[in-house]
Amino acid sequence: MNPKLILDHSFMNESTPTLNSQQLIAYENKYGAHNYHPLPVVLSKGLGVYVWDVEGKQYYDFLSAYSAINQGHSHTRLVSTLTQQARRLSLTSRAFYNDQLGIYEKYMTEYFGFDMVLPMNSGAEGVETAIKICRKWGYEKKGIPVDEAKIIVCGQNFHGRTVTIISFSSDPDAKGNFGPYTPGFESIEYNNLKALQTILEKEGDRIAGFLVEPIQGEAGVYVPDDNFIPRAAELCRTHNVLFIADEIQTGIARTGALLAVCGDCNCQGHCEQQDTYTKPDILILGKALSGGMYPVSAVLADRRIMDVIRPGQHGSTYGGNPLACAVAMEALEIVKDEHLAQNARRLGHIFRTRMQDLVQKYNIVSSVRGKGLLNAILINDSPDSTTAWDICVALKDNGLLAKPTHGNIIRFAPPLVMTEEQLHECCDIIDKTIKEFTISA
Ligand code: IF1
Repeated sequence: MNPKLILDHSFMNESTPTLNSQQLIAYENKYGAHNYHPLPVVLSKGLGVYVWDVEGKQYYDFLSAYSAINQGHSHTRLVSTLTQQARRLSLTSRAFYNDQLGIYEKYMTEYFGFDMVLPMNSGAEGVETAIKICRKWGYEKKGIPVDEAKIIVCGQNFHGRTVTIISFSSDPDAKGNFGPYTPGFESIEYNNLKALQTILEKEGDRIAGFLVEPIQGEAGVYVPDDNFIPRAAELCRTHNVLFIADEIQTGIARTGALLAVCGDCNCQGHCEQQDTYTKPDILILGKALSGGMYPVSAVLADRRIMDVIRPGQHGSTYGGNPLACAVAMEALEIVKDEHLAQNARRLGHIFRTRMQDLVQKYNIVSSVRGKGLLNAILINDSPDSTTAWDICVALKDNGLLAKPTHGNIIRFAPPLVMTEEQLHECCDIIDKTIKEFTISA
């Protein structure tokens, strides 16, 4: 391990907070809005695939901040880029040019193979930006009558938390009592090409775009049929509808390729020659674009689409700031240099094989699914039961952090810098925990 990093952490040990986990949890309960229900663990440092709580207990991180930490915690190159750039110039606003943005835009568009990029901060802002570009394209290029543009979305989607985005959510918690909702969205079943075809044939001249996650993360890591994404894009093309891929969670090597729309091609981007690659008309990235250092999101499209946005029509105080640009470029260099896509693909196969073994051995695990290092196991109990939660608490006690989703599903998404040896150790922890659980249950 890099001795510099050990030094950094020994420094941190000296400044360990004086409050213990229970006290810090009590603070959050008392002073923070109750918009989350975290696992009872209070983290105070991270390095690579590991995190430590305030009492010093070490854990494997199997959530990676919802896939934002693909490059591992506090990657030494990212820490160095962030601090160096912060010392030089952090924010200018877009009222002026800065010396990082142009370089970043050139880098991003070449890395992902698009003409242009529009930089934003959070994932939800990226999705909002894509929706705005899509609608404007619908009116100005496709010729949809004003205010009649529709965007097709999928059931069980997750695209963020803004009012417009939750307007087309099917999750009552995400949506309930936040109305009135933004109109102009129509939902079809995920992974249902017939439904897409039907709506396109019926209302195609009013439809501006189809917004989709190549794998549905929040829905419980739901992987569609192999032909869903390429065929859906083809149907969109036939009907002059923009195919918009939300790769905020699936992108940046998480699913074993640079993007989930790369399909089974083992490239590091620049994969347009590959016949498995489906190029979206609009691509949305976030999360791991900064390796967990800083909120950075981006919307990519070719000029024929992006040129509908002109000065004054969209923006953000922090979007495209020099700190974000420098960090994102380094984060993407790391993905390439450390072959994270290939590692995610290779370890993903091992992980699912090991989990399949649990499905055979213990009837409490009913199945495993996923791609690359975005995986989930289904717990054989009602979604209303606390079983998956209880297993996650037991996993925590055994040194591995994961979080249930939709009651009986446990999502597993470790940093992509994990080694095979570490992965096997993690699978041993999961096996041992499930086994204990099977006995005690
Ligand atoms: C929360 C899940 C993950 C996303 C996709 C856009 C966004 C997200 C495909 C918005 C964000 C998050 C946010 C986090 C929980 C989480 C999540 F459980 F909901 F599904 F990752 F697994 N598109 N996903 O997954 O990006 O604005 O948050 O930067 O609590 O909301 P954001």
